[in-house]
Amino acid sequence: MAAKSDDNWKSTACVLCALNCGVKVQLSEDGSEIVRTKGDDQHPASAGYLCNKASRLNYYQNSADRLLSPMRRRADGSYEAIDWDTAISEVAAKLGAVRDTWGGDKIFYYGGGGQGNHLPGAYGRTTLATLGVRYRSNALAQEKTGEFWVAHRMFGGYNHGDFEHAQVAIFLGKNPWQSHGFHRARAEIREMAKNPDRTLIVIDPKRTETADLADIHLAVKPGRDAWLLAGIVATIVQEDLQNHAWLSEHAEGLADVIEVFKDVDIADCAAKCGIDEAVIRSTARTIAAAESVAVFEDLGVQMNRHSTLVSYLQRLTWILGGNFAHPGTHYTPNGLGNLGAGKEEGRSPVAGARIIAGLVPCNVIPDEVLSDHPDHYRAMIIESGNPVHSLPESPRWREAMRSLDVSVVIDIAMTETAREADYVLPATTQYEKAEATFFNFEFPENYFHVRPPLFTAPDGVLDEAEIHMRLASALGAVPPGIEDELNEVLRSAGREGFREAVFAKLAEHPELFAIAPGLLYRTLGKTLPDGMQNAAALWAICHQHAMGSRASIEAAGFTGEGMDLGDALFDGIINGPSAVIISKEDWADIWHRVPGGSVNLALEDMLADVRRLGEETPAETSSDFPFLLSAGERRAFTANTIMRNPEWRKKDADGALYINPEDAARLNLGEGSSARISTQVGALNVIVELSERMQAGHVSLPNGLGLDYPDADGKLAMTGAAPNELTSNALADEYVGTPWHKSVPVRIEAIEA
Ligand SMILES: Nc1nc2c(c(=O)[nH]1)N[C@H]1C(S)=C(S)[C@@H](COP(=O)(O)OP(=O)(O)OC[C@H]3O[C@@H](n4cnc5c(=O)[nH]c(N)nc54)[C@H](O)[C@@H]3O)O[C@H]1N2
Ligand SMILES: Nc1nc2c(c(=O)[nH]1)N[C@H]1C(S)=C(S)[C@@H](COP(=O)(O)OP(=O)(O)OC[C@H]3O[C@@H](n4cnc5c(=O)[nH]c(N)nc54)[C@H](O)[C@@H]3O)O[C@H]1N2
Ligand code: SF4
Ligand SMILES: [Mo]
Repeated sequence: MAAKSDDNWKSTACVLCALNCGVKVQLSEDGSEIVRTKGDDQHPASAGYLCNKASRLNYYQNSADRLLSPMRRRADGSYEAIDWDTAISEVAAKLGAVRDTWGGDKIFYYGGGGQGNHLPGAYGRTTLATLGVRYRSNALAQEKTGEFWVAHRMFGGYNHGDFEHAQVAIFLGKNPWQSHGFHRARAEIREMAKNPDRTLIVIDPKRTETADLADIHLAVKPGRDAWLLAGIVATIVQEDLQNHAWLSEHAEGLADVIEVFKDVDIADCAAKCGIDEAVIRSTARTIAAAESVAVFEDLGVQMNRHSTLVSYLQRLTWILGGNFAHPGTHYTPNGLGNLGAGKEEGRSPVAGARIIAGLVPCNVIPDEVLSDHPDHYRAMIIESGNPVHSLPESPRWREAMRSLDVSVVIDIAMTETAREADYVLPATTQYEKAEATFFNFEFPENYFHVRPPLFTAPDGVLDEAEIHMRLASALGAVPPGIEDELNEVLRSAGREGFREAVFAKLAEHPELFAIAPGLLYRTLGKTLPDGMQNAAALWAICHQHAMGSRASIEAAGFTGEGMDLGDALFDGIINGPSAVIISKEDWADIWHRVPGGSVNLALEDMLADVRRLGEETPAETSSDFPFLLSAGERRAFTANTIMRNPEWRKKDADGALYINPEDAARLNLGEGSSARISTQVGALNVIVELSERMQAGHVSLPNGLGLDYPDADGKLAMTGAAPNELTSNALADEYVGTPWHKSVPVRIEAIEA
């Protein structure tokens, strides 16, 4: 399709990973497709950078399994299209019945956003509060909650590294060449590799693309990072390499840490993790001697054995050298919203699992449905998430969904999860409504990015905000006349009068807090610049932020007396041509976010675990399941399940199983041959690719494959293997339930041709 003239570039963001790089796109003549993409130079963080995936965004927007009508499951399991009025009234009636009979706490909410699509989460609250939903979760509770919890207990908040300036950068179970995780990753890693004054350390059993560029690659045995890190910390302690001056001023608990690590047997650690003691010691010295160190831990350890302990140990490797709150080290970011808060908030009702950041651990959700316990979940609302595919043990998830009294999925496509639901409600895509970036962790300047839609939504779909407001209305939570009243105030008294009216109303009728986001969408939203209605919820978030962070917002150039500052911030981000700097701080400001201005070094439960490491004999495999599978690797063409059309992949079409050539030879597996891979949970057929990058005994499958997509005849065909047909809810971290996806014991057999 011919492109429009060269000057018709629109500014938006890539939605394929959480960075949401600024991207400029050119649309086709008829305005229905993205035909060209380039980096957005005006974006303050991505600054024109894009990875290989962004040029394929049209596959997200124009997908053959796009849903254009609400769907209802028939008794025989097939689906029929129904109109919106029917869908809303039936869904509201069924959820309302669960609430009235069993209580709103029996309705579970999952999702609310992914790598993008963050604003719907704010509107979801309208339905949740109306129904009295108490338990919820999302994908963060299968990867980051352990890290959040540890960071919260040590630093009072989430830490991010200043990789751009770090003298020593460490990637722990993280392959930023493919997965990014910080802006301009490939450019930054190349810079680290080139600069002789900087040291790039990669800890990964696999020789990844990032490891290729590393000064030090520690090819740890899969699942054994705890011993490696304990050995590094023990070296720092036993060789007395700590920054005592810094620690005495900024931290507490050093004596307890020393007490435990002075007894750690470094030779035993070395033997267990597969890295020479001499290398452990020299790496520890390099880290301890550096002027600045930044560490990025990710799924290789967060979805692995001892994951919470590893989140603690890796922090000790750098905090003992004082690598916090100065350039090139770590910081607690300051942004809109409070992402990364790691407070423990009670326990889940059936399994009694620890709730961190308000999220029930993902591994217990099916158990909390499939239970006779009086408090088991009886209904589920799933929005902008695909848990049947993305959470452990897909078979158990399907069973759980089918046993619910009612289940509702809000998505743009007929996904694996939608196909298990009673009702599927179709939403606008992220390019058909205003959307915003929420994983923005920059420092000392942080930004926010709200972007307008690129396309008009097709008939039959609604913004999530509208869906939630209709549900709230049907449930009787929206007082008649309230919208008209607020719209009238907006017309006659402008934004300032509206502000006063809203706050007066909320003070008088606190129950209206429940529907506040939806009300903003229906009132303020309609007065926003073209297409920006979905950004209305940000108004409240901006006011909240302005109350706590006035100085940093003013330093970023926003002005306004009293509550005018919140409006100035809101208008600034709504009208910005790209992402906008919303916060400027000094490194010293970070200490205001650390409770008591002092880092807590000694977490008792974690130190007790360190003591036990010496006695523990690691044994991940067995004769039945002799290999360890890394289930869900990030590759050049994976993007969770955001891209459903397999044609978007330029290579690795089927998502091959990578295996070391010697292992392959022993199993009689040649390049491109088929293999059967089995676990205690299930079995799958995969295509084999030989890779010298893999250690013996360690194999890997990509994430996001095993999706059904209509072929040329409209028949569903599956590409690749869905890793969670193999994984188990039982193999999970003892503290926070994050799954051990990166060391799943498996058996591999050649399939006779
Ligand atoms: N291309 C692409 N990028 C993405 C995504 C995507 O789907 N595709 N998804 C995004 C999301 S949601 C996330 S959370 C991030 C995840 O980003 P990453 O965590 O970087 O991704 P993974 O490839 O899952 O795992 C990282 C590394 O862990 C290693 N590993 C396996 N076992 C072990 C072990 O025992 N110890 C150690 N130290 N390492 C081990 C693997 O070999 C792999 O290189 O990526 C984001 N970016
Ligand atoms: N075995 C294994 N499993 C894994 C991983 C692994 O490494 N190994 N990685 C895990 C990780 S880190 C993550 S983050 C999860 C991700 O898993 P999920 O959180 O389930 O996320 P996505 O696959 O990104 O699915 C997002 C859903 O949102 C829908 N969507 C897209 N745009 C919109 C929109 O505008 N509105 C609505 N309502 N819906 C929309 C998409 O169609 C899709 O169904 O996967 C996890 N699963
Ligand atoms: S790094 Fe992430 S957001 Fe940026 S272009 Fe690549 S996939 Fe898109
Ligand atoms: Mo993730």
